[in-house]
Amino acid sequence: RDQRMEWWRDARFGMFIHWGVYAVPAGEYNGHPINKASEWIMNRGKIPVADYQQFAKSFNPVKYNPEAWVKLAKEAGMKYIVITAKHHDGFALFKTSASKWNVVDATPYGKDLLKPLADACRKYGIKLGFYYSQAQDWNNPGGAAARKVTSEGWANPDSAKIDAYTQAHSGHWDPAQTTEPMSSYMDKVAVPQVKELLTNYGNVAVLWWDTPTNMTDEYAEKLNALLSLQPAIITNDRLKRPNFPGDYKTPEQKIPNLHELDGRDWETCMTMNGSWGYKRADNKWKSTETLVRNLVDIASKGGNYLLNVGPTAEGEFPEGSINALQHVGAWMKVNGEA
Ligand code: JFZ
Repeated sequence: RDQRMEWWRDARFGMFIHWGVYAVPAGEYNGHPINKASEWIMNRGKIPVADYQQFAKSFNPVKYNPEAWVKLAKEAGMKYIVITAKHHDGFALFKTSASKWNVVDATPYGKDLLKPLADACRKYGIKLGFYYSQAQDWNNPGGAAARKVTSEGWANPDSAKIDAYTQAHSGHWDPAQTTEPMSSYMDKVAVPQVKELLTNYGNVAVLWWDTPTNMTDEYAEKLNALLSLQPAIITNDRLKRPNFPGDYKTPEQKIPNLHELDGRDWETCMTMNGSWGYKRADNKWKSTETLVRNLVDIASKGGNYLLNVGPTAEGEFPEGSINALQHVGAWMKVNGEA
């Protein structure tokens, strides 16, 4: 166990990547800004499944250059990358036979996005991990939906009706989401996709679960068992609480105080602006000074810093993120470990 954790404990700094079709609306629905993180737009805007899936037709990341991403991460001093293989909208960035809702079958781009990233990581000696939303899935029938009923900012014109529906249907807002029970979503989508992720991309360093909405011990057990496909894999604490603590804790957007540390390994994930997914109107970038201070604070307390980038639908990092990473890299050259 300790040997497995060795690289991770030395790493200190990693890159989180939130990428998916939500980069197309990029925080706006029908010309209305939708508050908060852009990857939640389908939920917060209560966008029907059929409408949301239209966005995939404009997801065409022809400028995607995974070697450039990996080099930028490496130059910034990052040692690993964790990318959203599938976020809560259920869209798979990879070739999968478990669902048509994926980059190969549903977009004009038509190619697996994870494979070239895995190759680039191998080439430059960066570890690659996959984020996988195991419970929430708003497009594949049977997936869970967290009950965030109030639409903030702009409200869908039918919002009162939709919110009542959502209350009565475990967080779902479109009948298409509930044509199957969660148990069949688990067996038909989540389990096969995690198997694909742990089989088709070489070494996978991290499995990053998220939001255990409606998870049972039985579902968690099925997913957890798949980790044996990658004997050296490390996993976080979000598969199902409290029985699946994983290898490390994941405080979100905050750095623990010393008295909050309990000896367990931990990793703080943070955004560089106010959204995980690409949000066109959000240009409130944290200063280089803040990013470096966070890194130093986290490293001094023995944690890891997983700093997020939200690429565009064309496949580019936003300019603000590129600048920030380059500036952190310059600081690291002078002050970081060789
Ligand atoms: C989750 C996701 O819903 C979000 O879109 C993003 O991927 C983020 C990294 O993870 O959001 C969370 C999960 C946990 C907490 C807060 C937001 N938490 O424990 O406070």
